[in-house]
Amino acid sequence: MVTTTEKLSELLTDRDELRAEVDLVVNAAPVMDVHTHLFPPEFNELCLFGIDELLTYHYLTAETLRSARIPYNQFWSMSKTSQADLVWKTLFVDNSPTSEAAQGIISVLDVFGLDTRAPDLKEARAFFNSQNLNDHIDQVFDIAGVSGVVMTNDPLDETEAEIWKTGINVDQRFKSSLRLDSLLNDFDSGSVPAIRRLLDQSIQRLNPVYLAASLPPDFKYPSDEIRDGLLREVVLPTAKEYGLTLTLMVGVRRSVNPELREAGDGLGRADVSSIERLCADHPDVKFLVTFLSRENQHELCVAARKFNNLMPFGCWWFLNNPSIVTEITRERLELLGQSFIPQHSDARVLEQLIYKWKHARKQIADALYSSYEQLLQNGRAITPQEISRDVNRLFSGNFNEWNSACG
Ligand code: RAT
Ligand code: ZN
Repeated sequence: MVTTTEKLSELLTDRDELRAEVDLVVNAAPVMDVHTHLFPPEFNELCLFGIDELLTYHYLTAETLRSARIPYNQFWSMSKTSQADLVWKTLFVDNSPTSEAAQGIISVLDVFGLDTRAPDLKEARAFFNSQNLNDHIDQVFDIAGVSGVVMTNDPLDETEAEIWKTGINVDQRFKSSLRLDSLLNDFDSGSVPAIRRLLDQSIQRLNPVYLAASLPPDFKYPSDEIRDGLLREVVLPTAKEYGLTLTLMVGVRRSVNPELREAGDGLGRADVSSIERLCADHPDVKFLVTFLSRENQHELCVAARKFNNLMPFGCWWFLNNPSIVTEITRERLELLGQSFIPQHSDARVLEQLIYKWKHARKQIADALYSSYEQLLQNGRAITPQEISRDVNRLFSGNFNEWNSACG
């Protein structure tokens, strides 16, 4: 009889068996979702779920307004349910839902056994409205195989601040991160000591896993901009003092079309050498970094080879399409081994966890299989145990290491 230990150390020399094992391990591994915009139910209207929220996701409103051709203002003046009805009619009834965001809706409906070709949203609304929210959250986390999610918490947001002030005990699966965009990019948020006090207070109250900021493509370090002073005088010293990772999301051009509101941001190629200089000047800070432009991905991998305090993460936003995720994940496996975090969901609506992770697992499994298959061709077979070790590192180990080894 073959024991479990023998099975785990068995060499996978048959390609079909190798493929099956990679799929098994990748689909079963719990994942730590390192960047989302999700909130637990205690945050009331900030906790988004259900079909109307799913369909009015900004990725889909932008696509709808390309085909529906109604004036932007008219769309925004509609109720959320009417907007969702229009998105459904435009992208799912009058057209085929081929885009990644639209395919995501199909994956979610399908998981719950709902009609993916329905003429309207009656059935889906009835289903989501009948769910008990806490049970539904458990079910969604379970289906997605997500062990925890990192929220995006804005220390200047008054709605959030009111809730944190009550001293609530947040569900352990929802980790906090302090998002510094309004502090770093608005430039009028107060004096250095005032910002520092706000950060200290927020860190004590929220116990974040990291500090984060998104940055425009023209971000330069060093520079003589106000942001540079805030980084040097407040953010980096705070990160060092508390042993907190600094997460930088680079390359977003905000409000390229303000009429599209939340859907109106674009992207631009950024300067990776600024991140290299930050890593070189602050070897005692750990950086989690993602770039929005496809053109920056190779440079990011090379920068990470030079600085072991730099961890590339995710295929962010406009990169989260199967063709690009496949390319980036393979490139990272080829240049960095398993020393990166392949994906985050960026989910804003609870059930997006289901599709974003279903789709990501597929692309990660494809890329890993291809690496192991090459390894086999080159003369080395892999074992099930080694596949598990590699996947756990990619799905949670690298993030945990980043957040425990600081300080
Ligand atoms: O992906 C998104 O939903 C974007 O709107 C942004 O939230 C982006 O991820 C960000 O965190 O700035
Ligand atoms: Zn985000």
